[in-house]
Amino acid sequence: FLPSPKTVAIVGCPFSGGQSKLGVDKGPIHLVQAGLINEIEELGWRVVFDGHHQFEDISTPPDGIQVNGTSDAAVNTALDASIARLRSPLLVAQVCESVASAVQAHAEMGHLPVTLGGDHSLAMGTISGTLRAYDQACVIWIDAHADINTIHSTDSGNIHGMPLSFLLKLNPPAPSPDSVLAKFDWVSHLPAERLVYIGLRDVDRGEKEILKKHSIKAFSMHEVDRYGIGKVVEMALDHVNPQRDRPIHLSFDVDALDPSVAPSTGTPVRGGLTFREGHYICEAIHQTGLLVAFDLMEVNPTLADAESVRQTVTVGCSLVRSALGKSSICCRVCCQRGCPIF
Ligand code: Z70
Ligand code: MN
Ligand code: MN
Ligand code: MN
Repeated sequence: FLPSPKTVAIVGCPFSGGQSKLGVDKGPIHLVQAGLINEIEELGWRVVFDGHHQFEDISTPPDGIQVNGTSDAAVNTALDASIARLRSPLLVAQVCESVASAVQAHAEMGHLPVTLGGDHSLAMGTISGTLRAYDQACVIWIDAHADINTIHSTDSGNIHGMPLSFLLKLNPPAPSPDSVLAKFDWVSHLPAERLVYIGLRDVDRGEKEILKKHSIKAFSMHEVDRYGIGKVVEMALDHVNPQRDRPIHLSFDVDALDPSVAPSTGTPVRGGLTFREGHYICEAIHQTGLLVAFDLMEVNPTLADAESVRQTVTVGCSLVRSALGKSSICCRVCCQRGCPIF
């Protein structure tokens, strides 16, 4: 059922509407300018890239709708009040729906979509696109944060802290077809047992309750310290992919890395993954032969000094290369499939 993707499709998503800091929309431009496409080609892949998505037709929300989730309608219920606290929900929903279509189209052609963010709300789109093409896909989410707040639990209203609540269908159903919430109905359903986290260390109280309630498997930095990254990746795969037969979507928030490794991101949290731990995850997932989509999110080249930006963009490109088969000891031909060493 798995194609042998020899083609990578770069899906550049210069979008920052899922959070409030400017600049994360510049991430994909910097990653491509740093030479990422050539680097992937040198690993033996064909690369298709039709330019970054512009989202021009959807950059302005429809008339009469405010930046946040309320229109002129009165706030009558607790549900209305929660919806009203969301930041740019209509914009995020429309952008992500278009990203879902792009990722789906590439996946159905047998391409391996590599989505460059952009903030992590985009993963609602990328993972929905993957699930439309591979309904048995599982998700490995690498992040300092759990990004699973519901519309009720969110403190910030930033949707980049919420994509998994939409994918797991944890939010209430839309009360009417013209509700803001109905704009998320297109999001695909990811069963909770097909999600696993690695790298968590900044999880909100409400998110902890959600993880517990739904028995969602999470390997925090505590488990990385306790077991080592090799064992953690093995246990993560055993959870979401026990038969090693499910397609894997790897969603990598660069803030999972320690701020000393990747400083240019909106919400750095100390105590993160080392350079090697981040790369090991990508290498090990590549070696399964099951990777069908990769996201690299939250690179913000406008935060921190020029050297920190260069460092973060460089490490971002390097993670992508590892996920696509770069190895210290294998030749670039064998790394894609059937490597005699691994
Ligand atoms: C917080 C929220 C978050 C990234 C911050 C933070 C979420 N839990 N995600 N930075 N990448 O706002 O919901
Ligand atoms: Mn994230
Ligand atoms: Mn994060
Ligand atoms: Mn090899």
